[in-house]
Amino acid sequence: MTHPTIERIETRLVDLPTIRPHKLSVATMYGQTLMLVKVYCSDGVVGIGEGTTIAGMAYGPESPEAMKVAIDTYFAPAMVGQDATRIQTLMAHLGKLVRVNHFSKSALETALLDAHGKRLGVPVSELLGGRRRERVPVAWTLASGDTAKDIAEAEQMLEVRRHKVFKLKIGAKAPDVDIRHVAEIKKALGERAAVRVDVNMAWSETQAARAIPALADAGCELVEQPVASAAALARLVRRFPVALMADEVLQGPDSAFEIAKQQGADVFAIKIEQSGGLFAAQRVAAIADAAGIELYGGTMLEGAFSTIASAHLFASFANLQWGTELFGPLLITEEILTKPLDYSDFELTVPAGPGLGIELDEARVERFTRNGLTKVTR
Ligand code: MUC
Ligand code: MG
Repeated sequence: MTHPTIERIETRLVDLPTIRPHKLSVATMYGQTLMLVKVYCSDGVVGIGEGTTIAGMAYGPESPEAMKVAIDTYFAPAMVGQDATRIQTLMAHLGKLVRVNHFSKSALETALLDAHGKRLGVPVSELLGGRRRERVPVAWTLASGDTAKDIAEAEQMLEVRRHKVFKLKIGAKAPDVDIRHVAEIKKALGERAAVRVDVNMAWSETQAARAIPALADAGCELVEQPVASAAALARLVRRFPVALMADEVLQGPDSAFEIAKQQGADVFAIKIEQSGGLFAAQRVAAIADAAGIELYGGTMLEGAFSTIASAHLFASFANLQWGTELFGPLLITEEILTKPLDYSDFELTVPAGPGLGIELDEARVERFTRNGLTKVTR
């Protein structure tokens, strides 16, 4: 049997505004850049994948521009002519040719899975072993930088039944100021909502040891990546009546194994991009399950394509104790799909159509597409 091969790969950068400034300890985001990749196959099937970072290079080692260059220059020439249906074999081959570059690999693997799902007429979740749930819970991040605005935003989300779990971005201000901010928000929302925080590595270990009990007293149920190092995080785990979650220190299966060996987190925030793709993220989840570490479906504030790729994967997980934060498309002002995603009743519906089950609105996206690497100034 002759299998379809990869004929051509196209990348582009799409700059989209966010609905409000998004303030993290590492940077403030005013927009999001999507690196979209299309994989054209000899059977006429086209798969789409996506790579995003957070605030350019403020969060991680890859940028959207670097992803585009890496794919155009290194990945694409090695992929053209290869069997489009043997995704794991192809990704293993690319893994030998290109070190790390997890975000680029995730985008390409997403596109290959989208194409193969379309080819077989099945959703990507089926290619990952089959979905165990049709919908996933979705948390929202409050990150306007202002307590009153955050409370108003949370109230609105509760009112329209879009989110009832809120992650607060802290770490840019002094810990005492942040603790007051968290306590005020939790007091305003009460039992109607869960409150969690993400420090994005901003604290030292001693700052974290002082702040975490106060966060627990304020009613915060989960603290994400309070410190930068995996060793410091491991020393903090189980000392406080609140769960600690690993994010930035989780960079794929090898790091997951090291953290799991020392019971270095209560929860893993799994991200397909940070893990190096969907299959790598699946291995991270297996390690967590084996170690008794709980799971949370994380985001790189992705647009619709990487968000939905993540949703297909998280829907297939045996355990998803802490839900997901797959809200990325809602932070962007522009709809880039021909049919919007279904966010309702505090959950996101995992599309049921072939591949990712979503369609790019080409005309709309064209307006926001850069000319090569050059940012369009409007
Ligand atoms: C992160 O650090 O988890 C996820 C939600 C959000 O607001 O930022 C991201 C990144
Ligand atoms: Mg995080």
